Amino acid sequence: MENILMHSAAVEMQQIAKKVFAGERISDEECMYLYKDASLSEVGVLANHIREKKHGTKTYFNRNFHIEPTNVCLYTCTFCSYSRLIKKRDQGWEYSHEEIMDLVKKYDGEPVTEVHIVGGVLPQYDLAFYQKLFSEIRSHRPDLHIKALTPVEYHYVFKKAKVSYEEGMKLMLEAGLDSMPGGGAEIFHPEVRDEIAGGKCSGEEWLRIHEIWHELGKRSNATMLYGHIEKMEHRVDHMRKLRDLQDKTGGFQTFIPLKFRNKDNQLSHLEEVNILDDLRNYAVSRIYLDNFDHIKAYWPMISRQTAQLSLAYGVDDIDGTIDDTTKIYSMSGSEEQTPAMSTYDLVNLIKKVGKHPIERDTLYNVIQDFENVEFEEDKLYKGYLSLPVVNN
Ligand code: V47
Ligand code: SF4
Repeated sequence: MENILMHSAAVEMQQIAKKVFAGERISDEECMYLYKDASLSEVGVLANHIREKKHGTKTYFNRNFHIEPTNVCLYTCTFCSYSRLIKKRDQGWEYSHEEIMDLVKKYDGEPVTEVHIVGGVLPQYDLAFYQKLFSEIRSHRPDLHIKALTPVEYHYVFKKAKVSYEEGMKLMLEAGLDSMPGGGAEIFHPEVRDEIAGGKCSGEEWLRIHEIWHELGKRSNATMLYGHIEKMEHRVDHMRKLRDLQDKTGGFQTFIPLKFRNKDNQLSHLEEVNILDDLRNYAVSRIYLDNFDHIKAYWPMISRQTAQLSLAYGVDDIDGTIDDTTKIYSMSGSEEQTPAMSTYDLVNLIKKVGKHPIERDTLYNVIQDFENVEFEEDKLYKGYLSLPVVNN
């Protein structure tokens, strides 16, 4: 493999390939080359080399469910299809504390390992609200990992409560927060951020809140919303900031590129990027972010087949069962209107492209290795959460 690239590729590509095969870091200029000039197949070969060096054919998923407490929001991000302004709050939902707890309790006795909570920003969801919510989930179900909120919410909530980021994140930790998802990152560069996500926390504030969280010994993810008005330079700038912070803290687990979907939002006039751009973007991020362990394809957003293909372009994680409560994507034009996959479907999807399915918890501890597990193809076992294991 190494030889093929060394003999056939352009000189720039040979330099990059040399670095990748030697386990060295590529520069921003080289990253630009991979985005703009390199052939997709060559970028894919390099990304897959790194993926296999890190994980072999292992492909991770988890059993999770999402809760979005509200879709009413103070902000007006132009890419967002899901939020409703306060003056139109009758068109949205605003769950009470009890309603959220009822959603959590729906999973009592089910083998889920993670609840992912994220939603709009509203004054009633304040510091006390989230403290009470996290501690109640924690005491109701101590084994459930709480992955919740982004710096967008935390910045607003802490400012309103007049507490510093440091104090605020400590309070969240004490209340039961386990980790932070990667949302709200969008594109850090102000040229783009001010246009698409004006008013919410800046790129620097997003990074600072993650840094503080990592300093508390905790983990988080990072995303990048791509395929709208940003240029390739902005993507490289975004990833450089993440790579720099990761060098400092080591607290990021997973990078999740999120493809912009254009249904029913203020950027609907923009065409969506195609699958070739998606695959290239996964591969380039795998090559550039050498200090990130995992690259995740969020399957509801890109279709199941693209998720399968992405596993040959650097991706080693395809998120999880998700369940159908999540609306961020179904409202923005994703293929999946009611995203939910059974364990059976997830395992088969991974196996069909020759990869090795591993159920993980949020922190990548192995829950179950599905490599040699056979399923009985019985509809009774196709339930979203039930474990259809016949032999182990
Ligand atoms: O920050 C909103 C994105 C994000 C659109 O950490 C859109 O494991 C595309 O961060 N087109 C929230 N994207 C979701 C998120 C996430 C998802 C899955 C896993 C994890 C994780 C995190 O959704 C927002 C924004 O970037 N988003 N609208 C849209 N129209
Ligand atoms: Fe609000 Fe988040 Fe939508 Fe922006 S992306 S409008 S912060 S819900």
